[in-house]
Amino acid sequence: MELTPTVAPMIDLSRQEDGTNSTETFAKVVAEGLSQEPKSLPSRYFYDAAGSRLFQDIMALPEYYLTRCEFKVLTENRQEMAKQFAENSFFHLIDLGAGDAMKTKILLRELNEQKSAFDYVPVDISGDAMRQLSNSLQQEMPSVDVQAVVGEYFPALEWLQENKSERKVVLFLGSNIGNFKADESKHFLQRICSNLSPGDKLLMGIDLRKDPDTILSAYNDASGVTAEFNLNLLRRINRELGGNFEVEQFRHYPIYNPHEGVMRSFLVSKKEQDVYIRDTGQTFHFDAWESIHTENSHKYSLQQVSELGKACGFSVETVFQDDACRFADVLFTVG
Ligand code: AVJ
Repeated sequence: MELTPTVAPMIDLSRQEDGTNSTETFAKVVAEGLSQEPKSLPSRYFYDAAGSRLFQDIMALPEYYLTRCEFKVLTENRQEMAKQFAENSFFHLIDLGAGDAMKTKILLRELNEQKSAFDYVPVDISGDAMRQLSNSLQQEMPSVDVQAVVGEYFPALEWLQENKSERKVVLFLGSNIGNFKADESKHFLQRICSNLSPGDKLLMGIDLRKDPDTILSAYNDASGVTAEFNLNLLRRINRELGGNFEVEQFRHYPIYNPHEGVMRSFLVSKKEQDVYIRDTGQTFHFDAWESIHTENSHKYSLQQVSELGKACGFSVETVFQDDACRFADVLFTVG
């Protein structure tokens, strides 16, 4: 007889949200973005199944230093991090945007070895990813107590506030904060803080300011994977909303502004053209060389990170960095 591993049931909050996964919302957002002057589309729509696969490929690119750097920072500092999380008392380890938790597993293994008392709460909008993660952890680290939550960050944090009463350590890895505009990242961190208690912690991954050429290459790789990732947004509109984008008639154009520390990505129309989208019932006109802004990736100095944290109710406990100072994982405490 085969043993079926028992995996804790997942909490699914994704349907409570009028959220980003419904086709109508997507159609509305696309119609708004393409009617604007200048045109734009939000980067959170990159990650359908095809886009998530392309992002996996991006993380393996020689030019995309972010993932490797953070992997190194976590590996080299795992003992110290685990010790600072544990503080000899039980805690909930909450992983916002956990995905496959490739990097978090470094910390989970260490916490497990140190016999820390904790449970692991991965949060992600992808139900598939959370099912796979629950199963793989059941295999790899059966002694770790896992409670996956499927949903957006804020409904998940509110659910946690009501249902998980012990001390909390929140992980927000991968420089995902970079996609937010300055005011949005403040708002985001303030909301995290308002769902935490004094003494709770936040470990946030941040891509640091560095040579502009290094940054630009990471978003303009020689093999064109990032271009495909960006263009997939148009393919997704074709697939899900009945659009008729001729994807070859657009090109990926990334540019880094060292003054603001912002990497911006665009899709540029190579010719004058009209695009019809069935689900919005509209035709969108593109002038030759007109662009759609698709993503911001903010780069921070350590000074800015610490000021951002302070403005949101956090103080810096420890800054963990690689020797080349390319990427930092900053441990904050509430209060
Ligand atoms: C997942 C937001 C951290 O901005 O570096 C990678 C996404 N975009 N290449 C980033 C991304 C283009 C990535 N984040």
